[in-house]
Amino acid sequence: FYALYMRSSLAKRVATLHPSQRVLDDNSTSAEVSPERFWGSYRPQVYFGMKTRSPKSIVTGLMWMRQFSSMDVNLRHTCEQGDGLQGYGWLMHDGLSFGVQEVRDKDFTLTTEFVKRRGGDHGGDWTWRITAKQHSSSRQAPVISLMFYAAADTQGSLEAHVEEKKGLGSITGFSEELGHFKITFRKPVTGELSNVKYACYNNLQTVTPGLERLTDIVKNSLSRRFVYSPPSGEKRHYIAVDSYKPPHQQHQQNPDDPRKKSDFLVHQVTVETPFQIEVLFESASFHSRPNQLVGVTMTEELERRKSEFDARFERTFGLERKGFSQAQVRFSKAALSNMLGGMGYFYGQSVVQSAYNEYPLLYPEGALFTAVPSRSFFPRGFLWDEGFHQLLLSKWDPQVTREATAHWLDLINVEGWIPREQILGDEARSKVPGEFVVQRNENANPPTLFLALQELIEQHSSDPDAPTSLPTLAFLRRLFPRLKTWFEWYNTTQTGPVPNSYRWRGRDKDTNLFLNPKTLTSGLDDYPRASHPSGEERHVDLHCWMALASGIMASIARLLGEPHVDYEQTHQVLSDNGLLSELHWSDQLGAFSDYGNHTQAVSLQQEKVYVPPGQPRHHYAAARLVRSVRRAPKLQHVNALGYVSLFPFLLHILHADSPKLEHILRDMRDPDKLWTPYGLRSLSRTDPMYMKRNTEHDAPYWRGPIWININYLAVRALNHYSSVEGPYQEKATALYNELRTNIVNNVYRQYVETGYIWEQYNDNTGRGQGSHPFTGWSALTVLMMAEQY
Ligand code: 6A9
Repeated sequence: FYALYMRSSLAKRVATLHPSQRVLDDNSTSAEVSPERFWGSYRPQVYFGMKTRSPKSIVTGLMWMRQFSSMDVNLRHTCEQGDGLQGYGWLMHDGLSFGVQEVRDKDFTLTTEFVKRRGGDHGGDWTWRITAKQHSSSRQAPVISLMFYAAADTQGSLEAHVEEKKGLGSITGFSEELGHFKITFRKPVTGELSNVKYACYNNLQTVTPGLERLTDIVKNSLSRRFVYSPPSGEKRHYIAVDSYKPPHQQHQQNPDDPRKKSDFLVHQVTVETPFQIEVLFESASFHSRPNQLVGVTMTEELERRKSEFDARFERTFGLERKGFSQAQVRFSKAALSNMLGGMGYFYGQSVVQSAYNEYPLLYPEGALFTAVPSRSFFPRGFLWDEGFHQLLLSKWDPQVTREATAHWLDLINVEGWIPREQILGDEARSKVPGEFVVQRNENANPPTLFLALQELIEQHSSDPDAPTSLPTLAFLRRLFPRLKTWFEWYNTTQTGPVPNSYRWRGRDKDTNLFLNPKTLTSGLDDYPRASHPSGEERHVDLHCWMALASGIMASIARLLGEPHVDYEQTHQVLSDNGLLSELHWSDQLGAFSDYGNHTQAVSLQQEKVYVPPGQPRHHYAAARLVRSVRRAPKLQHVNALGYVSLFPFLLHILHADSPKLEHILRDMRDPDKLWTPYGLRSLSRTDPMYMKRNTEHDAPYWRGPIWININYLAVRALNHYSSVEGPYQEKATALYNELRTNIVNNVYRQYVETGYIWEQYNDNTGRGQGSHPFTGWSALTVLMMAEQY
């Protein structure tokens, strides 16, 4: 009985939050406490939409489709690579008060702009302006339907106001956080002073069981019974949401869905390009509004903010001063703006599991204000990505970094674990295949948030009187108890058998199905590690992350007047170059390396399937690829040369006068190993695993392609070693200039050629590949241009 009791109480721990005071007060993102950040483009998963930083926000958004096109229904809403847009993203966004986005569809471009205005008690007003222009290449002016919508999320209500010849003229609504408000749809014009254009109006007034259903509901409501009949031109049937309001029952796709239904209203305007439409959100609590934020006033406000943005960008990054071209500066502004415009506010529960749970559990509800790696493919929070994101954002606005980091650390459980991938709420979950949803509490991810904290501390100590210094100290004070537990968690759950060694948990278990079992937890997924996962393993990248983390822990503790000697000692031990070499230097490879139960003699082969004589082979299950091991594994260095071997250099642990640094610089500069004209490849061209698939369905990922986060660390490290005295200082300086130029030029060129910033870059051609847009860590190109590390 006791054992059973113990087990069930242990089972709860994985889903029990850390007991220390939260970094963020419960109302920290509310309209009262943080009115200027209440509304925002916090829905990175849709092409255009806004919500508030509250758990059950009223959401607003835009869908659109082109009429009379050969393709049947081309409804755009959530960012999908399959839509094949020529490019989309924020050109400017200050993370706070305005943004300008360009969306290039097949034969027209939409510019989606928003401006916020403070006033009243509920986060103020905003105006959207959507401008549509046809591409010069298209012969006919496309007719486009814009579908503006508002939806409630289990709380609040929306009421449609249909006007004659204008469809849905406005929506009024109420919610707890927003109070009373009004959304007004203005008519299409060609410019802010011109006449109203011919347009057709339709609307849909219905309910939804959840926000992930909006696209489907609109799709299912579409009808062709409407006629587009411009004053000069033929009459044609077009596709529209049906203004007929069906009884609620018919609208429930799944009558068993137990969730509470929320109001969902859509206003569709169908009009020929070119045109411009404005939508206003006005808070009823804003009494002293001088004028409406529309037309010429809107234009003036936009212009003012654009020039403020330009000036602040130059003040912060100084790219014009450095001689970058106008086009390069525009690219760089877009990269930063996409990271800011890609910030999301998510709310919900992770699904988690520990060794003590037979089935996964729901984590407590929580909020996450975070940047995301990719709006199309991974529009949600990833732990180690976020540290890189905040390196860039902290230069622009340290308040964003404090708030994002605080949200992440407030998600820590009593054990000190933070789920690596945050899939919060139905909308986020609808984008993730089931097998990827459950997060396990053995699993770590690199503690890169320490890099962002290091930046905040440096900002503080370089100017203790700066206006952001006090908030940084207050923030660190509240963060500290959680940081301690977080650090401790790595130090107890991710250690190896040999003292001061570390090992990533959570490697693939089914070893004979993979060429090399993956280590998703390290962030470097399929980067080759020991062929046979075992408790004996030790990982050099994790060792270095811990050296970094202990050093920052010591700095923070010292700054706060907390005990810091232990952290300092840990830092000293982990940074000891002798110990590091003992654990990780491979003489055979002439480089740092993982260690474990390993053999190089592995390959993928067709599984042998027994086929009885005389039987056709296809009657038996298709042979799959399985691993064949030709020589038994033994304890030894893994001897893969690539990103992992660079870590003691990447995180500045290697002494500037270490001869090992020379080896590293040589391997980096060797085109047969890591060097390419576009950046450092992840795995040496001469490594046996170079560009090898892991299974028949699993293409190489961190086995060759160029990744910008690690390249950023490499450039930063070269900059470091070029500034400390040592025998390799000159070499480091030369490499620094070359590598920086190669990366910046290639990411920029790819952007110009393809319209996107990419997840990775091909090491042979430099071409962008993988998910796109990917304006997570690939946007660190901005810091390399600015030479801010
Ligand atoms: C799979 C597919 C619609 C993989 O950038 C996020 C992460 C990195 O943290 C990691 O280092 N990416 C890198 O190796 C992308 C991971 C995406 C996993 C989600 C589900 C959804 O399909």
